[in-house]
Amino acid sequence: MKNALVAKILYEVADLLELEGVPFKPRAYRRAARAIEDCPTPIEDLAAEGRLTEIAGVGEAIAQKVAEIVATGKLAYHEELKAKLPVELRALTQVEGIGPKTARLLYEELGIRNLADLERAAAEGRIRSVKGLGEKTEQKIRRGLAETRGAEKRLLLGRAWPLARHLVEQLMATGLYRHVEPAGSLRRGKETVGDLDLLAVSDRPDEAMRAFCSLPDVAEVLAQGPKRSSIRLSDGFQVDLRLVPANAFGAALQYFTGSKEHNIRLRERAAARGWKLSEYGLTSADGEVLAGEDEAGIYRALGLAYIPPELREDRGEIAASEAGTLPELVDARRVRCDLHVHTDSSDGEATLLAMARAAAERGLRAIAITDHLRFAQAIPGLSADDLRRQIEEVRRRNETAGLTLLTGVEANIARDGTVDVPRDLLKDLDLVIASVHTHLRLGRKEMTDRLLRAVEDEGVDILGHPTGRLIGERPPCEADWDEVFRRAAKTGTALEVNAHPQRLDLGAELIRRAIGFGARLAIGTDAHDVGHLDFLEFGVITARRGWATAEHILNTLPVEDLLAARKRGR
Ligand code: DGT
Ligand code: CA
Ligand code: CA
Ligand code: ZN
Repeated sequence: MKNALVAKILYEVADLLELEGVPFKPRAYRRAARAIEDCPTPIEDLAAEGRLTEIAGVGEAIAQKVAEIVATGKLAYHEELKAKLPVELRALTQVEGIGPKTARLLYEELGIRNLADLERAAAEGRIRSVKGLGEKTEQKIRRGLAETRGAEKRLLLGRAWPLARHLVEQLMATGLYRHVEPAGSLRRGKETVGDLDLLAVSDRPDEAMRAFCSLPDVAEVLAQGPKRSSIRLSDGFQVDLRLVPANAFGAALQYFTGSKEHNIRLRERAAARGWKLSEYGLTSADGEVLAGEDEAGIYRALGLAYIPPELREDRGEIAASEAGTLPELVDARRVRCDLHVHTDSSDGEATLLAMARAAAERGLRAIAITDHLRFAQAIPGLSADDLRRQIEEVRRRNETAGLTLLTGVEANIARDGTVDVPRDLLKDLDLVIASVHTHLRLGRKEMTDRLLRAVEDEGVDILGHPTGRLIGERPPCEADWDEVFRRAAKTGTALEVNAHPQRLDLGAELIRRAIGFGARLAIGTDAHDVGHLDFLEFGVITARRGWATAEHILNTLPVEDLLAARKRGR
């Protein structure tokens, strides 16, 4: 899957054109890059089928360039532009506080070409010496760097899953494998994935390994052996494949799913019984195999209830399993509605009708149309009159949509915590989300007060993407989360689990804290195009990692109960 590679090059083209002062084009390239990055279908498949222009923002000109990247791994136009500014622009501009102009300045003044250079300059306090940057910018860059560093070379969960599925499909299509399963952090649903760990059973291991190492998207074979091979894909991502015997598949799956910390605890438990647990199985002191073929059997033999992969982080799951107090994690099949959807009335790409159809096709029971209100000149959003008209359209379409369309809005939380939703429309809005979009770097006290004011607002049902983080790009805002969660629980304000791959906000740890206070969750994809509706599953996985059950999640309720359970229905 070459989506990440194509997106990266288009983003860089956008930045380079912006630096040259070219109008309009940068936006067009960025829009296309974002759409390709978010697209769950391999871009090379779309290219092969001549369907590139179906992607939002991709016209003939960009389609040609995409085809060139798919075919050759690079783009002549990009190389030309890059000759003038030979830096790793995409990596640098992903750091919060660095746009293309700052990147150029940093290159010209300090010779900074990549993240390592930037880190050194920041550590040595040299950034503040550049005219026009100063100490505040340096601090911002340092914070951004910490965020970028943590996620560097790691893939977002929501990008890793489509990639893994695609690889599994390609491998299965060779007919050389009995089955192939993703393990590792991906299976645990971690928000970013360092490398992909695939496990497989094959009756023709040599051919199976050869097939893996010659997959179409392989840039480099890092290791090729009879039991384990490693490849690097064109976008730099590493994939390991292990062939294991069928009678030890469960043990291998358990072992390679991790986490390491969870496995250590489990091995200790086996050792305490005089047993041995490894990737080959659970064996007694005299070598008798107690379990190994299926994963659940290992937990059973150790006297434990099955622990879902999302909980395997050594955060109390083993004790809970032993005590029989593990939560019954929310099942994806119970989440059949999406509570955060945009259309082209604000900054979405698709019409209300198209979004509704796509949702119905996916078997969703309901979606809430929650476009932005206009809060800043530069960002498309609805006026109160537009919203009134949209509410009418939602109701009209509801009759024939094949699923329930809820009226809604995503309002903005101003710096002082006030929410700009038109109060006279509240009775017509099924759901009001309020989110922070600007001034994310307030001090902890001011941010807490701001969020609390929004949470206390009687018109607000859901606090949208509460921390404002963009994984690998922008750190979460600072606030007294316990206080926010306590008040959310008390007022009945739901906390969003924004399922967009770059957000996953709230994340798993904060979710666990929030439900500890009795707060409710609302999963929303924040879809800006039809394909984004598929993000829903990542919201569910994240909720599961936060120990959430169906009862914690508004989405699991039938629509009428959902409306009764939201804050304004209580
Ligand atoms: P990642 O790739 O950084 O997102 O995280 P993981 O958890 O996928 O880690 P990875 O790819 O290094 O290894 C996959 C799993 O294999 C890991 O979760 C547990 C198991 N594993 C790997 N190395 C060790 C080890 O040294 N000891 C133990 N107990 N387990 C290991
Ligand atoms: Ca891994
Ligand atoms: Ca690995
Ligand atoms: Zn939104």
